Amino acid sequence: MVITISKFYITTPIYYANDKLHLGHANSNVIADVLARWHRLIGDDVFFVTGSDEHGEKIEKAAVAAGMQNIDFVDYEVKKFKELWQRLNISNDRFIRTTEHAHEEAVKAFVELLNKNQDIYKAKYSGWYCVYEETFWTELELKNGKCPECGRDVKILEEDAYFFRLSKYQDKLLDFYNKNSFILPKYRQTEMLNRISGGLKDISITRPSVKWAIQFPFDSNQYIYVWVDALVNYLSALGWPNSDVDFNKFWPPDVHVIGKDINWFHSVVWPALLMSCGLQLPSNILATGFWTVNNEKMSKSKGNVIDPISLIDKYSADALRYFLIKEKSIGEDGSFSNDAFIARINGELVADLGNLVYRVLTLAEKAEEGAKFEGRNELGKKLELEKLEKAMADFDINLGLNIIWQFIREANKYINDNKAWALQGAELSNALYNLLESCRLISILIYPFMPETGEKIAAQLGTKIEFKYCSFSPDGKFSGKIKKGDYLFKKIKI
Ligand code: ME8
Repeated sequence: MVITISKFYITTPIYYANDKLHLGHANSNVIADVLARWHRLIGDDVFFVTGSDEHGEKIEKAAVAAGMQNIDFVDYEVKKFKELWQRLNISNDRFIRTTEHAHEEAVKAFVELLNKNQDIYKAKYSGWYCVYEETFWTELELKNGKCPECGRDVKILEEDAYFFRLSKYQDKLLDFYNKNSFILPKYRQTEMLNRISGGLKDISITRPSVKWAIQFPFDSNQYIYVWVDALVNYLSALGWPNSDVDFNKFWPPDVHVIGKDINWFHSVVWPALLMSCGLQLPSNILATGFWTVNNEKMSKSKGNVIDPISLIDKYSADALRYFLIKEKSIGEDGSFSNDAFIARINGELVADLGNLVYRVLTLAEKAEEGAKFEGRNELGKKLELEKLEKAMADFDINLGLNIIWQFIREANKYINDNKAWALQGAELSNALYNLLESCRLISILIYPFMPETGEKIAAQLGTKIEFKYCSFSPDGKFSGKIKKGDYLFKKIKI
């Protein structure tokens, strides 16, 4: 039998290193981590990248405000990013920083390829620029004369710049969009397709005034626009163009997990740049929705940010991961509130999962010495494993978690329907076989979503988290070594 191992390259946005990250930022990393852990679980060779976007005017200003040298400032911010990802159990294989020398060299090499392909020219640039979003806007796009994204003041920039011939790629992009299901959710693909069909303008890819940036290789007065710099991280993280090993193995990306606000850069600008360089395009863009508070996007500029560390301290990383995935479907917006969070902890983590594992292990420990836990598979049929695998392959991890949860509820129902606590002898053995095997399967399937919880359940059952064992044992026996532990989750008093 030939076993083929698939590769899976997954990325998150690289976050601006100008400030602390909030719950909205944590969202993309948790989603990507669940997918990365799932793919590792099913045996894929995974490369998972996150990182920091460290150049540009916004960062320079923040460093000045903090009274620090630019590089010291970003070092300090990045340390906090890494602490957050560690606290959230984000299992990235690589943390890429755009101030790494190798990345800076990769960006220059990338721009040289664009130039070689005659896709760069010099012209005057004039437009509205928002420093905070590092984005140019047209007059039409402004909202009451301010940045449509963050509401801050914009300024007119008129300067010499080098342009990338984005317009040249309009037909190629249309062709690509018509042949591929590229962006999820689907309506985001339609949105981008409409914008491409409406006509593409060339984009400026250098700035003369921003010096905290990578020098443009063909003109010492110009610096590379921070978005071009940032997008190339997906290549440089694999060692491109100097080291082929990871690049050959993992390119192209299987999915870029992003927020819906940066879809244009990832779904139009990035593919066009890659086409110009003759590099393969990413297979999918997963454009996630926003976390809102009182219907407003959670963002620093609105002063309504929620600190993920304080939620982890109070309720655990797994509870937060669970909430972020379960509360809303990935592409849609969802509102965060403490009440909703606590309701999910008490009503689902405690009452469904925690309760199931505690009840089953209590029954198993109470069963007479040497109880065999043997029987026939009744409950295992309730697990919709194929549907779950399909949902995960489609990046629909909210549906995936709902399918697992349905099974957890079926297992609790099985205890009640069979009055498992009152059974004896062969009937008790059969019920416990079903319940222990179900808990074992749950420990495996829940692991990508809540790694600490998956491990705790497996430790209490004395079983392994391996996908090849994700079905009821064919010999009709549960063969773990039970050691009941504490409740998995504690009820939060309101
Ligand atoms: O855009 N809910 O960085 P960034 C959900 N450096 N997602 C949110 C959110 C919210 N309330 N607030 C922010 C950048 N995000 C660039 C990326 S990638 C090559 C360069 C998400 O720090 C937002 O949608 O401003 C974006 O995808 C991500 O956080 C990074 O934000």
